[in-house]
Amino acid sequence: MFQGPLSESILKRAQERGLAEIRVHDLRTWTHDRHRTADDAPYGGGAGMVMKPEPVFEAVEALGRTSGSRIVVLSAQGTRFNQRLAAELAEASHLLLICGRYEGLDDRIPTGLGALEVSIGDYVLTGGEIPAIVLLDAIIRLIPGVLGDADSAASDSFTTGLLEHPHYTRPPVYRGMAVPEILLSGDHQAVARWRRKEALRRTRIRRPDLLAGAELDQRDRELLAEIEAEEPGSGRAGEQRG
Ligand code: JF5
Repeated sequence: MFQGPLSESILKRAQERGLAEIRVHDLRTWTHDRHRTADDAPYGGGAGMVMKPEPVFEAVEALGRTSGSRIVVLSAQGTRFNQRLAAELAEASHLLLICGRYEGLDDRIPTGLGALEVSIGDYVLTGGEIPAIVLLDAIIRLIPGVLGDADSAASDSFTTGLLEHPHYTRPPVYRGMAVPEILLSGDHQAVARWRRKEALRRTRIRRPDLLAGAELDQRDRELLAEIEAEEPGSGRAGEQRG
């Protein structure tokens, strides 16, 4: 599950350059019975199986923890992953990501390890591996030197607090759909203003929750007033998102 996404593109290059080192471990390494049992039936009954604590605690002890290390358990019951948490975890010198399977982990695992439980969203998955890969991708690209100047992380959506403006490339007209004239004008100031306005427009329509928390200056408020005049009422939260 890990080899594909970690062996391509930016994550691959980060590892080749020694900016990130990723090791994947099989928890069955720390089982002791013939069947390498990692799960057991839930106390109290019910369907499904629960991950046993012993292999996880022994794995953490074998792999070691240091002052700069953080332990994360991927779990739908965790705190929601976002760009702020990605940036915080990118500061750690060592991360240990624990992936469950079955119905979940014995609760003494996150509690006893003092782990941070992290969820990538409100949907049901079959295990923590894909969420762990999502975290690795978001975190590793924030490590200094991983991204080139061209795709620097500073102007990313969620760093600026707004969605990004629409992007276009050639051709200028494709299947009857034209690129906005202003982007072909060469007027850099007008382009910058247009981009900010379209970022505000998109955020207002698609993510009014982000707009409410964004840092807006006087010009932003003027641009929003223009948008409101162009599309009266269309951006109010609740109407769009229920
Ligand atoms: C998991 C069995 C562990 O991390 C997650 C998750 C995040 N959002 N939604 C699910 O699940 C881990 C799944 C199934 C054990």
